[in-house]
Amino acid sequence: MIKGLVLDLDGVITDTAEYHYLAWKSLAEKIGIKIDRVFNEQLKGISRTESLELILKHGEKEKTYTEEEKQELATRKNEEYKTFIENITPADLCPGMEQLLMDAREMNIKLSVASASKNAPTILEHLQVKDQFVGIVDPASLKQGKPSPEIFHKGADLLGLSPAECIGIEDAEAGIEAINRAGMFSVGVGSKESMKAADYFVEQTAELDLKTLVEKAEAH
Ligand code: B16
Ligand code: MG
Repeated sequence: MIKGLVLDLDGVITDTAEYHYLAWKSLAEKIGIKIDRVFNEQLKGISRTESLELILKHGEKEKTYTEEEKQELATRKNEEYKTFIENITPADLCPGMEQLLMDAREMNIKLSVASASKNAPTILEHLQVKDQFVGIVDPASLKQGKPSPEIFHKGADLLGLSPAECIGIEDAEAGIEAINRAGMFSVGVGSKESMKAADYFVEQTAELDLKTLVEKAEAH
């Protein structure tokens, strides 16, 4: 029986990808690297440090900086990113999310967040939905990021449930792999092609209907 929902943040609850992009683009420019929106697709669901590594590699500068300097670059990006997320309001919830959260409350389904973002608590506060979640997995506590199943195991643990009693929702391929490896029913948001590993998928968050998800997961 499904009793919990473990949600990714960026691309599922709200769309912060554009803010990440603007902040990375501005940092990359300062060190002479050009990135565009197509490149940015690769950074979705990937941690801050891994994102920086990909950008440096893209600009053939992966050997240019010491660990300490890279730390400083990642912090600079985050400082700019934080100024963008200050402007987030409840209107920035992805389409269909308000309904999904309401349905979860009515159906007695507990919620947790499994996001790679260290800014998740602040973002959920700005969206005014933080108190609807039993917990948020602390990404700093993880040994490995997605596609390791660890973050989704922790998401189920926070709810006091087994992975089999939960549904995981993700928009990144690495995230779907993490949910599958965690032994959870996986729901993807995205194109058929990118979500082919998901147990069930929709193209847009507006199509996420909790009753349908529970029916699909329980019939699985
Ligand atoms: P931060 P998700 C991810 O969120 C973003 O998609 C990814 O672009 C970002 O680098 C990562 O969070 C870390 O974010 O710099 O705020 O710690 O999709 O896992 O919710
Ligand atoms: Mg995501």
